[in-house]
Amino acid sequence: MGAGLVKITLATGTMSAQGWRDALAHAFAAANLEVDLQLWDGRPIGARYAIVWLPPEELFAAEPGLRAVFNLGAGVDALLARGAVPAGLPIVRLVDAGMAPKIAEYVCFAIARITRGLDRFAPPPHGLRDWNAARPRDEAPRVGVLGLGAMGAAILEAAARFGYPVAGWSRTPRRIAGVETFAGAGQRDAFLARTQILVNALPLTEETRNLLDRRAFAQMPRGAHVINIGRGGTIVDEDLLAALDEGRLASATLDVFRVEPLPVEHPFWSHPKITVTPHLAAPTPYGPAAEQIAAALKKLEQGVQASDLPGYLDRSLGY
Ligand code: OXD
Repeated sequence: MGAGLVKITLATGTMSAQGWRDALAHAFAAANLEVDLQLWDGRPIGARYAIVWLPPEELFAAEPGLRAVFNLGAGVDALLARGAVPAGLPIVRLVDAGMAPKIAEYVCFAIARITRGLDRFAPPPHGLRDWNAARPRDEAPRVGVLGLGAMGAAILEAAARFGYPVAGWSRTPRRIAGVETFAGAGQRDAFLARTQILVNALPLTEETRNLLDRRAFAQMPRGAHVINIGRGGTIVDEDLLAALDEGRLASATLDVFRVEPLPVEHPFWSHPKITVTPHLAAPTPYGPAAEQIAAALKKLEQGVQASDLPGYLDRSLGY
């Protein structure tokens, strides 16, 4: 163990400070870690670790003794975009932590809504009152998941369980039992061409920014659907709107956006083929996430290298 009480500063940004403080205090006690956990209030405490979500930039300059930063989410794009985390300071993000099954549930609901045409049965005055309305087709559409991390893998597994023909695409080759996999830029078009329901589960990096643009949509079968639970920056908004308006794409279900909260005047809100949900597919569950952080922090205190921890951020890759 490192010497003395472990001082930790906690900055929860748009998330609940109370919720995180309680869950973390509980997890540290359960892990037998003696910590002094303090909410960031603008004054340095000589912290050894920072646990953060959208932290104020000045935190890192004020706490030069930090040994690692824990990100209260799976995606680190917002943290990196702030540019304030010193280059050599290890960042550890959450891996699954209870979010993957939630994401999979959200995506499967969105898929079921498409395949059953559920929107036809909206409450009055808009919905059909037609018992004989067309039944779903027998043939299940081909689902394709971009990104084969913890979230992507959980989505594939869930969709396969419901009988959808599934395939996944990742930057580097991956093998998943029962799943057709594609890898790298060279196989992306083939993946898009076979995919009737595309789910984006990629992290936002320099490589994935604007990946789903006019050209990518043009590779997909006419009438395909898009579901985005990854990051908004992967989709080019104007190109998605154009593809929907031209009928190339049939619908989009979007939980993440380039700018959040999505501005009220953004055309996504009012587009008849777009469903907007306010980044609620998988709110980070306090308990499992706090346990994951406590376990990782304990390992660091025991001398394990940050780079050996699950969730260690490889800055050259951005995830
Ligand atoms: C996350 C998220 O990054 O909720 O965990 O988007």
